[in-house]
This record gives sequence, structure tokens and C-alpha cells, in this order.
Amino acid sequence: MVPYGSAPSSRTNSPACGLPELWQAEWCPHSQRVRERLTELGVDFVARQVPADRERREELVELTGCETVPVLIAPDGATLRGTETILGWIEAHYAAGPDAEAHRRKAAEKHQELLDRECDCNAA
Ligand SMILES: N[C@@H](CCC(=O)N[C@@H](CS)C(=O)NCC(=O)O)C(=O)O
Repeated sequence: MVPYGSAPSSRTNSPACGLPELWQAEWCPHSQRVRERLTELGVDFVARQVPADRERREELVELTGCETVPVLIAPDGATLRGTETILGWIEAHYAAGPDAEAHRRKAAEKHQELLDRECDCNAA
């Protein structure tokens, strides 16, 4: 078992080579927007985890100069900070394939299902 917090760093010979690396958190809505767009475009990526406490994100700060997520490290080593910058970079580098629209539709359906489950505003 790999001890908590000792996953291999992206700076060394990690299997992430050649893939964009997204420093993100599952609970972060900004990260979620980026993951969703990568899914729509069929882009494989490596999800990097950060500590919940921003004060403990030393590795992220050292690598990117930034303690908030999301941050994307492009395959050429460029560091993209901030959701809009990252989304702009993604648009400039990946074309939408035939599945993009289907992914968008499914996301909308699942979002609606979640709302229907969580919210009683549709109840008679
Ligand atoms: N302007 C940034 C905002 C990103 C942001 O606020 N990220 C939050 C998580 S959703 C964060 O890292 N906050 C610091 C923390 O975790 O306390 C962007 O557009 O990406």
C-alpha cells in the first residue's frame, strides 16, 4: 500500500508523461468544469490530488506558484492557472470529436436527475 500523501511526483519519471496533469479536487466546482470539458473532448489526463488545507499544498506551490485549484500542467510543461485560462488552453489544443455532444447531453441528464432527487421543488 502506498502511504498517504506519498504518490509519485509529476516532476520525475511518473507515468503521467505526455498527458496533461490537472491539479484539482473532486469537491471543487472549478475543477469539475475542467474535468467535464476534458471528458467531452475525450482527452485523457492525470488527476493530481491536493491536501484539503491550502496551507499544506507545498508541492503545488513549488511546481506552479499557486495554492488554489485547478491548475493544469500541459504536456509541453506550460503551467495554466485559473479555470478560464485552462479552458481557453483546452479549446486551443483539442478539437471536439463526435462524442462531445453526447457527453454534454448525458451530463445535462444526470444533472437534472440529481436535482430531481435532491430538490422537492418538482413535487406536486
Ligand atoms: N479564480 C480561480 C478560483 C479557484 C478556486 O477558488 N479554487 C478553490 C477551490 S474550488 C480553492 O482552491 N480554494 C482554496 C482552498 O481550497 O481553500 C479559478 O478560476 O480557477
